[in-house]
Amino acid sequence: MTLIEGHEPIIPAAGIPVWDIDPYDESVLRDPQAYYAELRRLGDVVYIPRYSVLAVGRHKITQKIFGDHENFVSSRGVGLNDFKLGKPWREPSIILEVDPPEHTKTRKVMARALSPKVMKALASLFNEIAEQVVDGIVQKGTIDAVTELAEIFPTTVFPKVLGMKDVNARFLVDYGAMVFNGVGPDNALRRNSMSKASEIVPWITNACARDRLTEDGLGALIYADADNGEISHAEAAMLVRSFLSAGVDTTVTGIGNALWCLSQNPAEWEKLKADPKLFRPAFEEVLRFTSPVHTFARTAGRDTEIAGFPVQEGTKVLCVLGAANSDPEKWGDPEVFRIDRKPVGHVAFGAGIHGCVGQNLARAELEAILSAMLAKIDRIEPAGDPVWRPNNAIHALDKLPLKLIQK
Ligand code: OVM
Repeated sequence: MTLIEGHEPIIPAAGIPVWDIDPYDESVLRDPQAYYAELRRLGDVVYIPRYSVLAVGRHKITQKIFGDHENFVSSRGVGLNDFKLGKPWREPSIILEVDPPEHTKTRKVMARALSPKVMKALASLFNEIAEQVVDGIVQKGTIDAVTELAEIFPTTVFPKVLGMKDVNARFLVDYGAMVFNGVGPDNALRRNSMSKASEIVPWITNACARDRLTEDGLGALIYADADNGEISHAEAAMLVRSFLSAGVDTTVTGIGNALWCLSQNPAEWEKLKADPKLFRPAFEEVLRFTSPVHTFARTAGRDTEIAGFPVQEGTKVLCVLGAANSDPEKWGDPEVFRIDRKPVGHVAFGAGIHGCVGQNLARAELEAILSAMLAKIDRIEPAGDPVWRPNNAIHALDKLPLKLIQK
């Protein structure tokens, strides 16, 4: 049988709605809300013939599939390629692209390196760098908040936190884009990203080696667990790579999307100014409202079912997190951005055993940058049209012209 996008084509069960759409069309990726709404409207699960996959977008069902790692596995890849049927573009991640019991051990090591205690110890560094970054832009008046703020903060802070000796912000951002485009189909976005692989992948691999890391960062914590025998040294290098894969593009996107939300909703910025304690719920609402990671897939590891429809082993299921996060059934008025919504149950960090292990680091970064901005900036206003940058798994801005009005 010929594969479609590296997986076995399926014959959907009778009764599953068939939808002739390309979810990875660049115009859909730039402005996905109509796609999300139609996906939810069509049913609990739909069949997309273009890629021969199932897709889910209602909140309840998306959360359920993410919670069911026994039927819907990650070890066959969280994109369209089935790792059981072909060699993936890079060595699989030993935390993202595995199932229990292998996952349990690596997850524990990463969770320890990213524990609340470790995050607390990093707060002063985050605040210091956030202040520097904000000091560097307040005078400017008008900025591109993507290149001059959202990209700068994580690419400055993250290598320090990890203890990287090699610094190349561009490679970090491009590698992130590659990893996330990599879970999509073999389209122009993925090919373009991958064209940089021969230069970037060896750089990334080198940067994860123990002798390229300092003794005092999160990387050293991971290698210490190798010294203890909990994992091998080769596994330590792979877990450091996971930091670089999952930690840069996502937080760049989180910060950019937060600034987009707040600049488009000045009343919400004012609410935040009046009560800076709201920055935590504000960030959760940004995550719900913009879903920085919009889609990840799972693979049916055995014959199973979705919403009562039989699903064959090997079926790829697109879990459209962005659709779940804007499901009116769950949120009532999902199209409204309200910083005090407190959107418990949003799936922007995923759900279940693979739920984002770095989420507290992401929150700490946002807290630092928003606090630094609130201290020095009175208002932020759009200074031109925002431009979205299509990516097969990330919903991020390419340009966000902002006017900063100093206090
Ligand atoms: C990884 C990883 C983890 C989470 C997300 C991600 C696709 C990658 O371990 O490489 O992005």
